[in-house]
Amino acid sequence: MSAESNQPASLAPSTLERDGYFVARGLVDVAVIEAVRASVKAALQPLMGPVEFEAEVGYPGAPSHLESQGGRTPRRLLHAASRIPALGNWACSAGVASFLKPWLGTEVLLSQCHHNCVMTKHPGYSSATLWHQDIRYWSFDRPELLSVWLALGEENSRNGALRIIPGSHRLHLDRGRFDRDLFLRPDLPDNKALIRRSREVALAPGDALFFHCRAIHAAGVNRSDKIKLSCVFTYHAADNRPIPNTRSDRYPGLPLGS
Ligand SMILES: O=C(O)CCC(=O)C(=O)O
Repeated sequence: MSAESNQPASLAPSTLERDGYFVARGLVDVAVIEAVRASVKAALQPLMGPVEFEAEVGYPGAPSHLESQGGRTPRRLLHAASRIPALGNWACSAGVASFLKPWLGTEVLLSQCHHNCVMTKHPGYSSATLWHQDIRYWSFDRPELLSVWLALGEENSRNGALRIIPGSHRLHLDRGRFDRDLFLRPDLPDNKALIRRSREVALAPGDALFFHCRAIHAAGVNRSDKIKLSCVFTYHAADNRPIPNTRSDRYPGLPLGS
């Protein structure tokens, strides 16, 4: 079965094992998506922190300084679970847990430290995210974390949908395949071949992409005339502990409903 297809939670673990990701189509009701979108729009105008700005990510296409034109374009609304209660409730719900538990075990925690945000990819000043594994952000006992990416609108090649390399979570690539910042080096022939295997993950509002923290993925800039909004949350087993005094250890993980 393709990772792109609609499938029940019971089939997800085998797809995740094979491809490193799967998509649950229409997981969240349109009414909930609309309510979350309204909260996000209210947080954008006037802008309510905490926020990460485009100028702070340093990705290709991002303005170079906060004071450059477009530098203060918000890229991520941080602390999504606590700032939008409907979103936090969903992220910690038994429904989401049912997808995660077969992989992470019965006690799953939602991290509040990173990837607990609403991605706000604006037209005009959005940047591209190069090929990477999310494990580069994390410091845990084991590289076993799963992220859930919830589309709040259409995601496609025009507005910067994610692309993922199926099966890449199982690869053990030499350090030299990555650059200083742990992005895959697109100039290397072996990496070019790997990138050619990537697939676009087009999403509709309410679709959720579950992906492994070692799955290699990237996303382009938003070339449409509308903002692209998506939420992303990351989970780990309760016995997979953050390394003390790292960013991953900054806030306690939140337990999921059973
Ligand atoms: O929307 C994007 O640019 C991708 C973001 C991403 O892959 C990440 O933050 O790990």
